[in-house]
Amino acid sequence: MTRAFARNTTHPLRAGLALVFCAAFVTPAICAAAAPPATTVDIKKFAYAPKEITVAPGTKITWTNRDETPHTVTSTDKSFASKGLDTDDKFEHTFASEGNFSYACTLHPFMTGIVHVRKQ
Ligand SMILES: [Cu+2]
Repeated sequence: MTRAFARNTTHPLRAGLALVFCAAFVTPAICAAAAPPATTVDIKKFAYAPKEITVAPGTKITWTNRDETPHTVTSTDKSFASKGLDTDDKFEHTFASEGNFSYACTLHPFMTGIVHVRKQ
C-alpha cells in the first residue's frame, strides 16, 4: 500500500486536503461537544429576555445589560447575585443542579425572571 501511494503523484495533495478537512470540520465538532453548554439572557427595556428559560444541569448563563440603566440579577434564594450591572456589563452563573431559580433586579423589583434547570 505504501509503495502504491508513493508512486501516486497526487498523494501529497490528497493528504493535505485531508488535513484541511480535519482542521475545518472535525476539530470544531469535537470542541463543540467538549464545551459546556452555555446560553445568554439580555436585560433590555427593564426586562429579562427571555424572562423564562429552561436549561440542562451544568449550563452557564450569561446575562448582559443592554439598558442605559443599571440592573442586577439577584436570585430569590440568594444562591446567586450580581453586582450592579452598568451598560454592557455581564454576569455569569453556572447552574449545577436541577431546580427552579427565580430572580429579580434589586433596583427594580418588578423585573423578574426564572431559570428552570432540568435534564433534557
Ligand atoms: Cu433593574
